[in-house]
Amino acid sequence: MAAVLQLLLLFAVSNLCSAVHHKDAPFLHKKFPPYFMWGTATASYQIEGAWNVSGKGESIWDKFSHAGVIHNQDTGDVACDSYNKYKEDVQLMKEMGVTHYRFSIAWTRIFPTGKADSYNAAGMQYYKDLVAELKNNSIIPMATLYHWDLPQQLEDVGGWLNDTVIEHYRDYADRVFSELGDDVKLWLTFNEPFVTCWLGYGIAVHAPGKYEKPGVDPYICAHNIIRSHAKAWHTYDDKYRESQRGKISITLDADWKEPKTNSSADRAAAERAEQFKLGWFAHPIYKNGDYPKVMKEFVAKKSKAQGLPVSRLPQFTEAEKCMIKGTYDFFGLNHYTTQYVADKEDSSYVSYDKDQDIDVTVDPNWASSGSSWLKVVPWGLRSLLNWIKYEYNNPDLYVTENGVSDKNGTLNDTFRINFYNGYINNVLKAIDDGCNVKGYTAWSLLDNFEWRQGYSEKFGLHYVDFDDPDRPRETKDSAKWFKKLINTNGWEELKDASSPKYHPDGRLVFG
Ligand code: GBH
Repeated sequence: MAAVLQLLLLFAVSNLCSAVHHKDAPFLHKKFPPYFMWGTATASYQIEGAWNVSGKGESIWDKFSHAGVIHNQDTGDVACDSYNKYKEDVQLMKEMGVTHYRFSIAWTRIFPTGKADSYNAAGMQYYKDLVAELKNNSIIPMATLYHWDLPQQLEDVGGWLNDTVIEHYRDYADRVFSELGDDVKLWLTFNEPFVTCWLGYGIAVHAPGKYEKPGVDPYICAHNIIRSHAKAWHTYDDKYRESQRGKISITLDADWKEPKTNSSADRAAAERAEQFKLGWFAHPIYKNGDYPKVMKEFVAKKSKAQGLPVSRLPQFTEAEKCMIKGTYDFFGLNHYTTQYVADKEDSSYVSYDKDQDIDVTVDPNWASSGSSWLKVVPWGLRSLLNWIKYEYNNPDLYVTENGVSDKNGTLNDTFRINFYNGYINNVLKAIDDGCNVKGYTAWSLLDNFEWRQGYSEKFGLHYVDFDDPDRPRETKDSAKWFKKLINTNGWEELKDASSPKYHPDGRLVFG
């Protein structure tokens, strides 16, 4: 009996050992499912310019950039001038053959003060024109309601830390649904609320640049954004879904957190890090209306050690949990990179990041990019998609952003082609693993205003000359490559596995 058990155990262990890590899986020569959607993405402040035109109000990014804190003192005042050049942008997309375009709406064009009584028809008209142009070119619009450009007047009364923002956000969403919803069928309430709350109200790298209470304010910000998201989702569900028949969700950013070692402490730490970042927002919305258990435990434990009577992590009421749970129609995911996570007790100061007891590192062998935080780790996307499948019961999922930067904006961007080849192939592998991925959106259509880094980090499939007042666009090799990929809907199956399908530089050869 014991011998049989021992044999079984041996078998199990050897199976485990023979499992191929995602990082070692070979390239998959195969097509995507026929329904798969291919697009590119941008965001209002990063491309539009026209910051004070046609009644637009000031946003926190206008104020932040005008304070001269951005690299090279850049601002988004003109950016790619897409406010004037949107028709040209649509033609660039048409040339690539994309199915959809993900863009964002500037709240300050619609309600310049942030409140409904300041409605500005000229601002709404810009998006009506853009949506009409997309429709005329058979490109499906995917609209983000909030990509970080909060009306400054709402920030003046506390921004995302003041829960009155919830009602204003709901009014704004309601107005946009009612005016654009006949033609827009894919909505995202928020882009990466993690960045808004941690970079905006935790470490002050982004607007509004607050860092007074990094162990308190990011949690309050998230609490208000999650409730705002849920209100907007219900507004759509109650008032518009029946007639407009669209889909609405949120888009969350997540890195893949790979355990530093196989120790149970490091595996738990990597899981905890994922819960603290992605689970912070996804757990309430996609699971049970509440924060992840491990996050509640850790923030409570740390708060207690500080001598606080209650946890710094706010609590949802039972009614709020019911209101929040299930407010999605799909999973929106922005993904760029991977880190190693190890367990590490840490109480040096009080903040959201120190609440996690983790140590985060990267592998020096991973290729770097034009952005210090972005290491090229294609297999991490497959691991992350499988984690989401398991954790959130395999929702329909759109990759709403993925891409890579360089500093020079070269048109011969083989580096970017290699990045996309690797990451997109891992999306295909994840589909083979059973993940319900329905679409992929490349960041970005254009080189644009890369937030704190200004115009110095370029993610575009098209080059933009920011020294020329006309902001001319030029097609990079990656855009031509993307066009072929879309046209083939992935990669041709290999007829003869031995024949080389790569250029010596690693680029895949088509046809
Ligand atoms: C996304 O953020 C955004 O949605 C998009 O707007 C952005 O252009 C794109 O990715 C590329 O960054 O170096 O201190 O300034 C991804 C998350 C947030 C990660 C900003 C890098 C910069 C930190 N990114 N962060 S800093």
